[in-house]
This record gives sequence, C-alpha cells and structure tokens, in this order.
Amino acid sequence: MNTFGQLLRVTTFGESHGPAIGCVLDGCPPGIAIAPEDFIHDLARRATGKSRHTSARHEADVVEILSGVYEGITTGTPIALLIRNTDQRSKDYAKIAAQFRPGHADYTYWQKYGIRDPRGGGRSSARETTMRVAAAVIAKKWLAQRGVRVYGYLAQIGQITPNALDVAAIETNPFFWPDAAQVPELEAYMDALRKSGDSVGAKVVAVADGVPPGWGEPIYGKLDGELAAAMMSINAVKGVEIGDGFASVAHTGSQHRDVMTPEGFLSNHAGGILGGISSGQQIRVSVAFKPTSSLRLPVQGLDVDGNVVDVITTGRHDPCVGIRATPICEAMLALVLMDQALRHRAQCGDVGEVHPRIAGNTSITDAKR
Ligand code: EPS
Repeated sequence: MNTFGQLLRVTTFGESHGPAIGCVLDGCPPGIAIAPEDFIHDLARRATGKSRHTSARHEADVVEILSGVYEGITTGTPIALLIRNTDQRSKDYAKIAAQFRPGHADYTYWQKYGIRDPRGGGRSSARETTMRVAAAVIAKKWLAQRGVRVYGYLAQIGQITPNALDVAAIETNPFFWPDAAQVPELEAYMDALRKSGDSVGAKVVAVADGVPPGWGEPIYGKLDGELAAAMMSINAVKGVEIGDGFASVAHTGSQHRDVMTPEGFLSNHAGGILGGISSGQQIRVSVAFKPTSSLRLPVQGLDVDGNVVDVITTGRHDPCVGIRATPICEAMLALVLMDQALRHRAQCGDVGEVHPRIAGNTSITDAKR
C-alpha cells in the first residue's frame, strides 16, 4: 500500500537508489499558488548532508512539477512531483545485499516478497520521506490559509530531554531542539556517538495550532487514529502518543480531564482531540524513533541462505534518524489534517462554519496559549 488519505490522496513511489522518487497528490482543491521554489525550505530541513550529525549523502532534492499546476496555480487535477536521485553509492551495499541487518526491514521484505532492492534500503529507505515532505508543502499552505500552523521539535535524544520549550529556538540549530543552551551538549553527545559507530533513538513532537473544533470522523476515521497510522508509517517509528499518551495511565480522571471555562480549556492532556474529533485546542502528537539499525559495528547475523555471517554496514547512515524527522512528522500531521478538513467540509459544510444547531459560538481554545 503506497497510498494514504481519503479525499486528499497521497501516493509515493521510488527507491533510494533508483533514478527518481515521486508522489501524486490527488484531490487537492484548485486555486493554490505553487512554485518549485516553495519546496526548497522544507526539503532542506529534512535533507541529509546539512550537518555532520546526519547522513553525508548530498541530494539536491530539486522538485519537478509534472502535472496539476497551470501558470503556478493548482488546477484540481492530480499533482505529480518528481525528484531525481543524483548521489547514490550503491557499491556500499554490495556486501550486505545477501545479508540481513539485525533490526532492519531487509529480513521482512525478503520473507514477504522473496526479492528486494538492497541498494540504500530500496523502498524501505527514509529517502521516501522526501516526497511526503514535498506533498505536505501544499497541505501546509492550504492549512495556513485557514489559520492552521503546523510545526514540530525534537523532544528527546537518548536520555537527553529539553530543559525549556522555546519555539523560537527550534529552527536555529540542526537538531530542531527547543532549548538553544543545550545545543553544545547535543553536539558533543552526537560527535562521540558517531565516532563510536553506534546509533540512538529520539522523540519528535509535532503540533498544530489553530485547528477548529470538528475535524475527525468517528469511529473508524478518528483524527487520532489516522494520525497514529500516519506517524507509524514513517521509517523507524515505534511509538505514537496523542497528548499525554502513555503518561495518562498514571493519572486519575480528575487530574486528566481538561476543564472548560468561558476563557478556554485550562489544560490539554487530551492533545486537542476528544472522541477522535479536534476540540479546538492545540493538536499534540509525540513520535518515538528507534535507533538506526545500519551500523558499522560488526554483529553476528544471517545471510539469505541461513549461514551465520558477520554483518557490517558501510554507507552514509544517520546516527540518529530522529534528528531529521521533525519535518517528516510535521508533513504527516499536515496531510492528515488537510484530508480531514476536506472530509469535514464535505459532510458538514465549510471549514470553520458553525453548525446551525449550535447556539452562538461556543468554540473555545487553550486558555493559556
Ligand atoms: C537511508 C540510508 C542512507 C541515507 C538515506 C536513508 O542512504 P545512503 O546509504 O544511500 O546514503 O542517506 O537518506 C536519504 C538519502 C534521504 O534523502 O533521506 C536509509 O537506510 O533509510
């Protein structure tokens, strides 16, 4: 399955070392201004080779708009985007072409299909996430026109957590870290980790401000359910939480409920979603990334014939895939929100329109925002 979404349908294609990667965004409304330059900022935020803390592969990630845009405006027809791969080094994968990297999708792809493209991980490579970010540039633009702002930050690397949540700091460092004072500590940690040849996990938080109440379809199209599936579809993701997530287990009901006042909600344990529908509060999704499985540290493993072998991965791998994942989580949040907004509009009327049975405007947001 390489497609997700209902009214806004995203299909991606391509392999890490194939000639190109691409996507088709179907169902996008007409009238959105889109130029090739619009993709540059977010694609660069996600790209490899931007700091010593990520993979050294250098891809230009130039977007070609193949269809769906006329004179710089979306026409309502399928939008096809293409990015040519230019910096593949497939010989790095020659040794492991017939081996399974422990912790990697090599093994399950082989078991399922009996064939796999081993070059750069083929379809299982994080290279594919480029196209999600590209597609979401359009979604973010559409959402912004409706007052919705999507952003994210890194909330943990290994054992290190932010001491502060300073939104202004996020884009000032290569980690998307919300506390600038901790950047030297992160750099020292990542330098030592990279030299050791090991990798580490991370947590990303993606948020959306300005989402009106009403987006999300109970029961099988819940906003939180679709966000969980969308985040889980990102490479290396092992956990997703909405709002307080697993911490809610230790709460009592009286602690956890978000009290409503005429001035707004007094807390946001729910992460902006009640019963699968947006409440008008900030949407907050946390995403757990496992440590990169491609390591140059040798490990005992198996080859495709069942022989015990020493597996050593060469190539240009990220010591922490989570570092580049903030724009990817933002992208999935934006694409799911836009799809849900279009579905809400289809069933209930215009975005932001108040249902006629609702007396006055009772919608409230976070009191403390
Ligand atoms: C990746 C392995 C590396 C990364 C790649 C993701 O590929 P290669 O060995 O070919 O350099 O560079 O990331 C990207 C190219 C990208 O654009 O994100 C993997 O195994 O997931």
